[in-house]
Amino acid sequence: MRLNNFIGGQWVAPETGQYRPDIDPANGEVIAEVPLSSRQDTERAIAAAADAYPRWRKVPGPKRGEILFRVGQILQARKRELAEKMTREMGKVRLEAEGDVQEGIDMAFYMAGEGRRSFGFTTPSELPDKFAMALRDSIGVAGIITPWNFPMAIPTWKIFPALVSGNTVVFKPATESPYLAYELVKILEEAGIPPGVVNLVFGSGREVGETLLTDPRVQLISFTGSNETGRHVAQVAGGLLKRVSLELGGKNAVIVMDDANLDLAVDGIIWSAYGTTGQRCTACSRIIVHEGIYDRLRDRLKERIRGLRLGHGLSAETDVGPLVNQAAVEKVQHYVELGQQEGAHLEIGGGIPDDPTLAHGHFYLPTLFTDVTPEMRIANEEIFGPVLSMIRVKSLDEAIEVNNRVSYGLSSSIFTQDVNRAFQAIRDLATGIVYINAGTTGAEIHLPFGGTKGTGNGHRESGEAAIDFFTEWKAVYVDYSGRLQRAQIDT
Ligand code: UN1
Repeated sequence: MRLNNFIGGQWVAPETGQYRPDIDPANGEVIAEVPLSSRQDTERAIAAAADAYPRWRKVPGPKRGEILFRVGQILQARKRELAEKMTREMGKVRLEAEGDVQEGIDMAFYMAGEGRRSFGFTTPSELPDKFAMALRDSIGVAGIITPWNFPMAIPTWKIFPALVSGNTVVFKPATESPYLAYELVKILEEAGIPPGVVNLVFGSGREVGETLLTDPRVQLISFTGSNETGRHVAQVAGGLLKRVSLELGGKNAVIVMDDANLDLAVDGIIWSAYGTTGQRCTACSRIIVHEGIYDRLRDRLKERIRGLRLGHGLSAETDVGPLVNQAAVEKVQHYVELGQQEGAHLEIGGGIPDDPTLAHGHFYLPTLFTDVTPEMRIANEEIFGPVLSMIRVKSLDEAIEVNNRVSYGLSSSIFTQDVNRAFQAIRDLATGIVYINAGTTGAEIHLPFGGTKGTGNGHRESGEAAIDFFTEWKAVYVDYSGRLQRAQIDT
């Protein structure tokens, strides 16, 4: 099947006439052909979004919300089928793909309701017979640039609050997950989004992404992806005074104290480290373990890792799917070699499975390193794969210090049954998300999502925080005194 761009309410071929294959990472099958669009294609989409904006911003919020409500209903009805397509496209197992679509459903219904909220406030004026209030206003055209690891959830985190707030959208999905982007935009069309309000352009960062960053008609950029690209986005779009939201990954840790419920800790670590094959921004890639429990936890983890079954994500037998592509396999392999050179001990995994039935996919064995020290590169850099580093500590203070020393700050977690330790961790863990007695993944869509330091630039996604990003304040003063009243003077 050949996908096309969606511009001004029409499905159109790219002016380049060029397409690239979209490939199932578990077996190499071609799923679809996807446009390789140019700067001109992108400019056409921006023009359509800019043209639609003055009309869309005047559509009452509740009406905009109703469209999102319909989107939520369609997503709900098609959840299984969309999840299956997602698994074929980027490899995550069916259960997790369904969770990904569910995040989109949750976001649609939350943002549908936001159409009737989007609260501003009134406040007393310092002058008599004068009324003061602050309203949320739309901003303009939003450039939405998304990664492949949450092909449904992350686009909905950005597109739905942008739309309900009255902005129009040009959407550039990752080249590795175009099919789900296409499905989402088709659903928005079916739900009644007017022409030009949402536009979709497939293509590279160099052509499509760069045009979004530099075109003056795009006022907002919401980007999730690598730290390196995020810095470029911040420089280029920030230099043009665009409003920019960046979500750039993590080096998330689970702390396990000597009083932890070990069964629970093992479950939480396995789920957050190897779920989605470690390809989540929130994935656990470090465990910071009290020395009193280190050896027992290592043995328990090894036993569980040994039992993890690799395979196609659509098979009910599979626990861990493939990595997204060959470049990801090479990156993970590079870090595993680096970890060994740095002196970490490879306990299990660390290579490509020798099972011939997996030979056509991008599989990598779930990997555990022990004797990792906080200075090692494998303990600091985002690997984005199924590689876990186990660090030994002597106290909670040391665990918190080790957690906080990395340059990222997205998610962290602690397993302890001591309420005092739990509250100290809540206070001192320097991440945007903190879990007590749960792994580092599983953020819910009505709470702020994002992190500190190298994880981003201070904005948060999801819930009310997303409305903060996609609106700006308008302060309004209504003087009903009938005379000139000068603020700061006639008070
Ligand atoms: C991401 O990996 O970029 O909390 C998003 C979680 C998911 C979202 C992850 N709900 O792991």
